[in-house]
Amino acid sequence: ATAFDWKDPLKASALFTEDELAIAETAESYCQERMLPRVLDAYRNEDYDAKILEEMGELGLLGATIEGYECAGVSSVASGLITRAVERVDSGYRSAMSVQSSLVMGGIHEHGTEELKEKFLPGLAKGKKIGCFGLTEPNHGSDPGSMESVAKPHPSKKGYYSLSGSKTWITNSPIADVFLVWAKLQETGKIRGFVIERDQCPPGTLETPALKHKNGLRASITGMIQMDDCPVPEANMFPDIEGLTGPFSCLNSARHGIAWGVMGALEDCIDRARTYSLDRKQFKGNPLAKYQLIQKKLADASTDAAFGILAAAQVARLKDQGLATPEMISMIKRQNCDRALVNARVLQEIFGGNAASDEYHIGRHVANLFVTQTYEGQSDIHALILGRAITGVQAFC
Ligand code: TGC
Ligand code: FAD
Repeated sequence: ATAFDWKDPLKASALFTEDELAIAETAESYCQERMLPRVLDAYRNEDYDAKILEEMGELGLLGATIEGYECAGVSSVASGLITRAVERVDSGYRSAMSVQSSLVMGGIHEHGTEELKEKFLPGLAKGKKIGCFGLTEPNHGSDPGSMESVAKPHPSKKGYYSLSGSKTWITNSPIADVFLVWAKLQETGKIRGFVIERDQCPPGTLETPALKHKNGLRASITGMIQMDDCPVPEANMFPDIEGLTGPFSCLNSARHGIAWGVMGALEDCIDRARTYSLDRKQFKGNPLAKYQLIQKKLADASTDAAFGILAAAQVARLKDQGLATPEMISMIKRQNCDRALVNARVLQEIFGGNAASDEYHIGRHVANLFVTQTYEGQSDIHALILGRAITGVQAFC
């Protein structure tokens, strides 16, 4: 007889192939055995261990949907399951991976020349090189179309562009080797994508100061990219893509990954809150789990996590068939981030005063989930994307 499994309430696993389940198991084992023991120190000290990307690379977990270039070529569902396993440990670890895999490798794979792909993808796939993605600027976050970063022919180096401008809140930038940066070409005013290599930049032309003292996502490194007449070979500009479609096509993949990832973080909160509620006794020796108000919190969170995974799996399958639209991705990114944050915050109450200790992990997830709801399009921005698609009227400005 089929029994209800609180860890997989709607039996989402029945939708996944054997290969996808095996990949998920590899990722889960790695994350629980190798990542989880590091996370408290990393979070306390805002110290990301770049070896993690190398370890993930060895397991074939980076840029996993890409075919060739030493990548695994798995389905979008498998890639979603990897993301969910990583974020079960920490959203910051997932961030470092998403930027590497979806934003940088995905961008180079989709828009780069064959030379750029061959030069950069294998090193990024193995985690030997670290990538970052520079779209947001100090004055332009939700509205990247107004960016001020500019590219113009280099005044003294033939065959080079010169890039100037600032990017901020950039995951991995202080430790990155490869920078996918978006800037407006001065002669056309159109946004173009450029691949910058740190070790090819003369001193003073590319600086990447870290943004310290974050109150969320502390296990991931965040910084700025400051470009001052930074020389970039013309061959490092994406040849055929201009306008916001370039960065947004990379964001479609990363946002899809976040929709899976945050469900992993929420599932970890549910697991920990359930265990705590069974162990902790209050009033006549009863476990907290005996009380109806506690059970309702678990039931609400569990329902949202189960629905969220089904929705992400549906969009992943459509994505692989070429049938997913950006609005579908906005819908699951917004819904899953919002529900993960709201439920994690409610589950935090079950821990009472112990929630204030980082050793119970729940507070870390709550602080992280605020960030996931903000980056890659804040939830209200995704509501406006959906509102525009539903009504045909744009409400951004
Ligand atoms: P809009 O008029 O809507 O579009 C301009 C052009 O872009 C095209 N486009 C898309 N193409 C592909 N996929 C999508 N999702 C697309 N969305 C738009 C669109 O078709 C149009 O093309 P064309 O040829 O007609 O020019 O542009 P808008 O300026 O009105 O944009 C408004 C808005 C709100 C939709 C957009 O700017 C937005 O999504 N803002 C949010 C910004 C954002 O998501 N930033 C993310 C930065 S990266 C990051 O946060 C990484 S964190 C990673 C981590 O650590 O895990
Ligand atoms: P703003 O655009 O100033 O928005 C502030 C608030 O106003 C939001 O609630 C927003 O929804 C609301 N708002 C804005 N416009 C409207 C409107 N028209 N109608 C209604 N409400 C509106 N960016 C990168 O490019 N690469 C990265 O790797 C990266 N990593 C990040 C890592 C972290 C830890 C963080 C915190 C951010 C990261 N970002 C990155 C930046 C992130 O994408 C932006 O913070 C995000 O897009 C929001 O932009 P903003 O912070 O400028 O907020």
